[in-house]
Amino acid sequence: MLSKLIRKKQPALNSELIKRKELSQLEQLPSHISIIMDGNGRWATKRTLPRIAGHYEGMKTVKKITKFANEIGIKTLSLYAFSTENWRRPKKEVDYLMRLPEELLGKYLPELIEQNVRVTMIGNHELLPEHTKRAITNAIEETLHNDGLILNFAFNYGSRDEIVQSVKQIVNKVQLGSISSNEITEELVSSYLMTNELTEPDLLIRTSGEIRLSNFMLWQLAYTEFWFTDTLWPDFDESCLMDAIESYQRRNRKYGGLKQEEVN
Ligand code: V07
Repeated sequence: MLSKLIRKKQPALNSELIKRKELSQLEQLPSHISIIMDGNGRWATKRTLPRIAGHYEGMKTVKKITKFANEIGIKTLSLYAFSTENWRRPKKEVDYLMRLPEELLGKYLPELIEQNVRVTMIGNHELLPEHTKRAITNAIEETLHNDGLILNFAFNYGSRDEIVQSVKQIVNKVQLGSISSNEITEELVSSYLMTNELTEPDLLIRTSGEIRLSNFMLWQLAYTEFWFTDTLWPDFDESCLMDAIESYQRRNRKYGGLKQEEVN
């Protein structure tokens, strides 16, 4: 109750954005949106701030976009928070990043629960610091029965690694004789990926002007629409998300009555 009284009021959405939000719902929304949240360090450097200030600001954008995506009826939001390559960054920066789940969830988990959001994670959690693991596991458990937006964090995630893990598991099953090699289909491979409980992304967004996938969901993005923007992640807001969604809807509209497989 007290947290409700002291929570900072979110600025109201302007009327133009409300109109866009309503209009977007007349057409098919992307059910699953994946985002590569790039440009946090650059945002900070541009302001002569330390890179970690950009990460903190980026975390605020995570909150804003999660709330908005849930409100407009997006079913799954996958966010690339930490890649397996990110360990190569300076130790101080990595230590700071590993604190962000606690930082975000410490204050924000009750709100996520109230919004009926379910937190999930893909990636390898074994090598994470205990405090990071604890914060994420707790959020996953506390939101397990929520059936609103799935907020899926890719954390210590690398897509090639994910594929290698699934190949190993399948080979193991074949060797044990519990599946035969001619039962290996695309569906079977998909079912061994960390995303096995999720639908495939309909829309991928990458911020900050980089036009590459950086080892993110390589298998799952096979049929996904891509949307790239120069906007840095800390500057990304609800109207940027609407730009991406409207672009997705225009592309889908162009295909008319054709089924997805007919246009590929
Ligand atoms: C991180 C903020 C967003 C921009 C990208 C880099 C920095 C939220 C989380 C997070 C992850 C798991 C979880 C709860 C929150 C996060 C990292 C970096 C490593 F269960 N933002 N954010 N994790 N940034």
